[in-house]
Amino acid sequence: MDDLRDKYLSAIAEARDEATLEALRLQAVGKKGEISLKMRELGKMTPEERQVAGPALNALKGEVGAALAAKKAALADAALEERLRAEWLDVTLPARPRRQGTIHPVSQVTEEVTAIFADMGFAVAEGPQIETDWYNFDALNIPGHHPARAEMDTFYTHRAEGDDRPPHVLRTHTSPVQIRYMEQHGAPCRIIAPGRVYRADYDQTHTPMFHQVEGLAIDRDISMANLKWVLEEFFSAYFGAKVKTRFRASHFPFTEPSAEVDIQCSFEGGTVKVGEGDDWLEVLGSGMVHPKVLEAGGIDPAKWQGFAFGMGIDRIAMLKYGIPDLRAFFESDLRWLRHYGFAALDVPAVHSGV
Ligand code: 2NM
Repeated sequence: MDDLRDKYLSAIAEARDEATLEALRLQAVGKKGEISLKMRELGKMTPEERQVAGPALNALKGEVGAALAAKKAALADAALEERLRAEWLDVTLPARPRRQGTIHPVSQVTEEVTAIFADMGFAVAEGPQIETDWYNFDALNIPGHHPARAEMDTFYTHRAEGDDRPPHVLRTHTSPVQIRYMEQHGAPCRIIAPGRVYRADYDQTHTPMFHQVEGLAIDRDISMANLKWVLEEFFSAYFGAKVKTRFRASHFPFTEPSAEVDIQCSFEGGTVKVGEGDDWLEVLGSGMVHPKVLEAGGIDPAKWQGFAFGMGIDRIAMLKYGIPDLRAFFESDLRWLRHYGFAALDVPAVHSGV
């Protein structure tokens, strides 16, 4: 009995893992274990022998069971200690850095322009970038044979063979948005239409997709004088300094009379500064909306009249933020975007100075 006790207690003490411990349990007190077999032999003993061996075997079984349980708990504690040591982590460490994007100058300037015109009571209108030739040309007094159709370098969509309907076009200006707005809302109205436009042209100063903002104000007695005030107000707010304008007689199919508008600037050392100097920079086309265009929009030209204008957003972005190369706008070069992009919280307001 003492040999059994020594054998198992020392084996249990030396066990290094739970599997070894379990094997020892089966070997000692399992169904066919050494101690269990000894207990089975009690039946063959005399009552006197049994009275001595019975309690002794029971005590041994209890002792081995307790040793097994204690060792099992000790092994579990040691395993937990090891995990706590190995799996330690510092939850106070800062998170991995993630790069923040920036606002594209075209988006920023669109927001600035919108804020300034909104302050003068202009709503924002939007429309499809793929248009019918009616909205893009005919409604704007540009008939099929008109040279402006050819001059605009229009992108046409494909029609299935045998389909003789005129193809859709990528809008060459945002004027179709204004026709749609007139149709839906009638007069009076005061809107700007910013957005992407497309012309098949690519060189230093032209990209096949660019951005335009057009304006339209219709009422009973709107005149070129109102147009001049609105534009000077706009340019002064946008460039942050009083900007003079110069109107030069011009021609567009959709306006009569028409004027090209220059803003006051200086050219010094190869840089342009707006709002000072004796030079002029052409930035805008404008005029009084042609009666035929009002009619196309469902508005009676005998009762209503209005001004309209259009300018390039990319162009005025370059002027304000000193961006030299138009084509870089659309190259998605991350270094360029980080340099010229705006912080997400630089929200433009009329007098925010950005
Ligand atoms: C320009 C120049 C002159 C213009 C005309 C219209 C509409 F649809 F109301 F008739 N919107 N914009 C217009 C007039 C655009 O861009 C150089």
